[in-house]
Amino acid sequence: MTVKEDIHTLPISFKNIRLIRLNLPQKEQFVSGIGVRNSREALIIEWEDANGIKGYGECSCRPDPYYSDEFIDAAIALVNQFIVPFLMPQQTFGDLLKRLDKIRGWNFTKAAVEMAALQVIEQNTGKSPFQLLQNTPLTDVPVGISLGLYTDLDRMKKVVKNALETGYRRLKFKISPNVRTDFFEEINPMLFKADTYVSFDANGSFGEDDFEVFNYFANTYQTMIEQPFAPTRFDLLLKAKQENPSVFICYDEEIKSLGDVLKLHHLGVLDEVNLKVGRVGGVMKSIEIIQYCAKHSIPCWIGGMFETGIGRTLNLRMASYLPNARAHDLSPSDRYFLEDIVAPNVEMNNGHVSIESLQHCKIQPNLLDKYTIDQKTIEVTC
Ligand code: OSB
Ligand code: MG
Repeated sequence: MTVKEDIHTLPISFKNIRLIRLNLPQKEQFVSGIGVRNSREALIIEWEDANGIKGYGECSCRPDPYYSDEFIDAAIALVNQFIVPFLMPQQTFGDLLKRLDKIRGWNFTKAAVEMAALQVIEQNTGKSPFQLLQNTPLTDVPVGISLGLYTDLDRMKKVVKNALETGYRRLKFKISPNVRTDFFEEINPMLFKADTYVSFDANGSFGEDDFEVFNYFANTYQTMIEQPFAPTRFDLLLKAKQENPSVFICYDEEIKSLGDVLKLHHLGVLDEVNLKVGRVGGVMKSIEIIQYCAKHSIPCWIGGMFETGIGRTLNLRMASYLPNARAHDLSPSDRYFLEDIVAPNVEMNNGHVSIESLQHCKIQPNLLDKYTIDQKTIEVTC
């Protein structure tokens, strides 16, 4: 039996699913091309098996459909109507994947269910799909910070100074066509002096009339720009590449499947992949993409969606299998939240998170309760 077949045959029983809606206050406001965020709303899926073993998955889509077409209320409806009614008291992991695959789209939601099931399976059998990745995982994962849009130069200077001093391996700045390029002119001496890698993320906010600002970033830094244009705007990508041959284009929102990776690669516009486990539909789908990128030497790193410690731990584990990545968008818990729901928190030392330390980051039922704003338990019906 191949490792993949073995993973598919792993058994998983099912007693109930608890859908837990959280609202975790953030340390500070975060502004991007998508919108403003003051707290992290999250949907946690708790899967309980016949023996009372519990696994947790995080659905990291936003509460609104401004990053992807999924949003939390709709994710809850999907699990209620099209996932739980089809779960059996006993099945294999392969059966579950087939059921999830039948549903078109809804990747963040499907990934959360898969993650919860995988946590149960791993506790019961010690096996996980990570066995499909043959390389020895890193013991320490390099991480970067994603910085929002700033309207106050002094504040921006302080934040950049602090991020550089804290030791992040990469600084990623959110940009939009309205961004203050004069602020960047002021910040540049700090950036160029430091040896930290700098990149940008436009969240698809640039259009055909915004090339002046796009070209400023492409020419000034000759670095990576993430998702400059709305997904599928190949015309703008080709124009950007023609005008700035040294720019690296990284994709985020645009990549929802291995097929999307193949398309961009074949079109010759794929320089880098920001892989978000939820956005592509889970661990199994992420592994396919990681293997394709490795085979074709396409740089690939793990991105985040401000996950709580639950999703963050999984993301970091995935990142440990990408030895060549410069850094991942997976900062420690205290960069985001006043309080996380795992303890100890995810911590960073010298720009790295230790994988060993994550084994101790356990979900805290009292903290989960503290930040729960709504919940519902659905029992097995089949
Ligand atoms: O575009 O990468 C993005 C957060 C939410 C939605 C989209 C994005 C982000 C981030 C945060 O950049 C990265 C992180 O979790 O640190
Ligand atoms: Mg992005």
